[in-house]
Amino acid sequence: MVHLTNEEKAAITSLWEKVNLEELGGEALGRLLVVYPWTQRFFEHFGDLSSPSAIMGNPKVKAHGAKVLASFSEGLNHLDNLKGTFAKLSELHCDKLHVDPENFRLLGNVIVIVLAHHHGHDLTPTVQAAFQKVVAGVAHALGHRYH
Ligand code: HEG
Repeated sequence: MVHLTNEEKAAITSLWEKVNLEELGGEALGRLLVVYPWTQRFFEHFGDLSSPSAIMGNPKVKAHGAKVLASFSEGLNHLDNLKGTFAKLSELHCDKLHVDPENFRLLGNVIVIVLAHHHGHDLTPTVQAAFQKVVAGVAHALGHRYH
């Protein structure tokens, strides 16, 4: 459950409408794998992850990043029920994939950094504060099976 004021919701919606979800997803997942290399262990079956350029150009990384961001984006439509929205995915990541929930927070922060890179002008401190609440809420919901 993430509480945003109507102004915060409007600001996030107007920023989100400008985002290319596929591009943002691929870049965010790629950067996660480059910056926090231990996250690569979950994606060894994706092929060449041997250098930053190999990772950023890897089509499976791009495709999976797009899938993850599409799912994250769904969360924006369900801010009052993130737990329910991500219940099944929490089971998958926690019970089956054994992803350490810290990694959800790391990905959230990388998403914010990529947003700042591409939409810095729109990511005012106020909008960033609102958006950080969203990424924290999604990370919390995804890790819910652990606590
Ligand atoms: Mg996860 C699969 C969403 C963070 C590792 N992730 C998936 C899938 C979705 C998803 C929608 C596909 C599920 C399916 O096929 O049924 N992931 C998702 C979100 C977030 C996230 C919304 C955070 C915002 N995932 C995440 C992180 C890691 C990770 C941080 C690891 C560092 N996800 C992961 C792996 C798979 C998925 C290993 C399976 C990939 C595959 O082999 O196809």
